[in-house]
Amino acid sequence: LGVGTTDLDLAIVNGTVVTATDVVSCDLGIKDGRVALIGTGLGSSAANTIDATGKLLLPGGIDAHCHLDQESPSGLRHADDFYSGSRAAAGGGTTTIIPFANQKKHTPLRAIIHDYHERARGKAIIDYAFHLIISDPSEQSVGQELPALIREGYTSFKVFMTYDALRLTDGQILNLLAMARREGALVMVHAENHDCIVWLTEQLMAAGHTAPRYHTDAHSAVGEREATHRAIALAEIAAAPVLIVHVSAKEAMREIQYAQSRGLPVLAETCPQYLVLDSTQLDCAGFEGAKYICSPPPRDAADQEALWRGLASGVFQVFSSDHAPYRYADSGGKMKHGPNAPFSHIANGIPGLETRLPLLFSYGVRRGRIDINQFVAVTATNPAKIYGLYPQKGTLAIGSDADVAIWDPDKEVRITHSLLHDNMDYTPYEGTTVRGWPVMTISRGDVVCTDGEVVKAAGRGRFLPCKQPMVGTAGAIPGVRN
Ligand code: DUC
Ligand code: ZN
Ligand code: ZN
Repeated sequence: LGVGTTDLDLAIVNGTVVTATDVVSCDLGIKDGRVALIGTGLGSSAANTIDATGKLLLPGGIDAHCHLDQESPSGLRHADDFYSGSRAAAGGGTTTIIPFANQKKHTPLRAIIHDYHERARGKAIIDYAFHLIISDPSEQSVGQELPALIREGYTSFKVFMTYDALRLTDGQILNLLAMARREGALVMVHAENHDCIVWLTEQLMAAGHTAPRYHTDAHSAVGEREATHRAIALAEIAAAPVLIVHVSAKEAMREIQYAQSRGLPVLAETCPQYLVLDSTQLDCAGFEGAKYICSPPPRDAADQEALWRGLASGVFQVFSSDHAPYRYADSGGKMKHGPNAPFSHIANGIPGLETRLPLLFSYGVRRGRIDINQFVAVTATNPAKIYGLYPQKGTLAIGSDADVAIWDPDKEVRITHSLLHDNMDYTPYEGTTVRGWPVMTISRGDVVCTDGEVVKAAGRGRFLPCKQPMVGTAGAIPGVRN
C-alpha cells in the first residue's frame, strides 16, 4: 500500500498476532480501515496507538450461521434484529456475520433480498453478508433468479430436509445442487429426517411425553445420520460440493468423515451447543428445559468427545453459533403456547452470538483440544474462504480489512446474561466461567467494543457481496489443514 509508519491511523503494538498458520510477536499498522503494515516499532508515529502487551491479536470472528430479525416457521420473529445482534457479535469478538434471508413461499428471491437489506440498513454495527434460505425452488427461482443473485454476491444458500414450511424434496435439492455446481455456489443443508421427527413426535405425544426433554428423542441422532447420508448422496450424484450445518452427533459426523475419506467435497459445521451442552440440560425442572431446545438438539458426552476430535482433525471446517434467539419468559418466544407447552410447540433455537468465541477459546484452546491456529481457522479464516470473503475478511494480512479482536487469554469471566449485548432474557451458559475473553473488537480500524462496552452507533456495518466459495474438489480448502 506504500505507507510508512508516519501515515498510519492506528498501531496496535506489543501484542501477539495469530493467524490460521502463525503466531508472531509484532505490531499491526492500520490505515484507511485496512491492515497496512505488519512489523515492529510501528507505534512511534502512528496517529493513535493501542498497547496490546500480553494480549493476542486475532482476526475478528466470522459467525457464518446466525439468524437475525427472521420469522420462524411458526410465525415468531427473532428477538434480535441487526442492531442488537451485531452488538452481541461485536461484544464477543466477532466482526462479520452471515445471517439468513429467508424465502417465504411464493415470494420472488429479489423481494426477499430487498426486504433483508432493509432490515439491516441503519442497524448493523459490523459488516454482514447473507445466505439465502430456499423454500420455494420454482423454475423462476432456481432457473433465473438464483443464478443472477449468485453473480451479485449471494453465493451460498441453505435448504431444509425438515419443517413443513421449509422442507424440500430430494429432487428439488438435486436441482439446486446441480445449479450451484454450474454457477459456483455452495448449498448448506439442515439434515434431519422429517418423517422420523413427525412419527417420533406422535409416539411421544400419545404416551404423554410432552416435556421439553422429549424434544431430544423426537430429533433422533439416527434421523440426523440418515438425512446427512442422504444429503451427501444427493451432492455426490449432482457432483456438487455441500456443507452440512449444525452437526450435533457422532453418527452424522461419521457419515461426513466417510464422504471426506472418499475425496468428496463435503464440508461441515458444528456449534458451541453441541460441544458444551448436553441432553441433560433439557431435563431440568419445569419448563426451564425449553431454554435449550434447538434443532438438532445437544446430545451426550460421547457426542461431545467425537465432535471435539472432529474439530481438531479437520472434519469440521466451520464453527458457528446458529444464534436463533427466542426469549424465554415471553409470549413472543419460548412461552408462546404457555409455560406448559408440549415440546413440539416450543420455539426452536437458542442464542449464542456473543458466547461462541469465548466458549471455544476456553473449552477448546485452554484445555488443549485445539490449538490457537485451529481456533482462528474454524472461527474466521475457513468461513471467509468457504463463503467467498477471503482475504478481505478472515485473516490479518496486508490489505485485509482491519478487523481485529484483542484477546486477554487469562481474563476469567463468569458468563451471566446481564454482561451480554443481545435482546434476550437468558443465556444457556448462565454461570459458566470461561478463561480468555475478547477485551476489544475493532472493525475496519474502528474500535466498536472495548471492555464490554459497545461504543459505535447503529448503521456503520456494510453489506459484503460474497465471491465464489473456495471449495477444493476433494473437500480440501486451499491453505487449510484438513
Ligand atoms: N435450524 C437452524 O439452522 N437454526 C434454528 C433452527 C433450525 O432448525
Ligand atoms: Zn437448521
Ligand atoms: Zn440456524
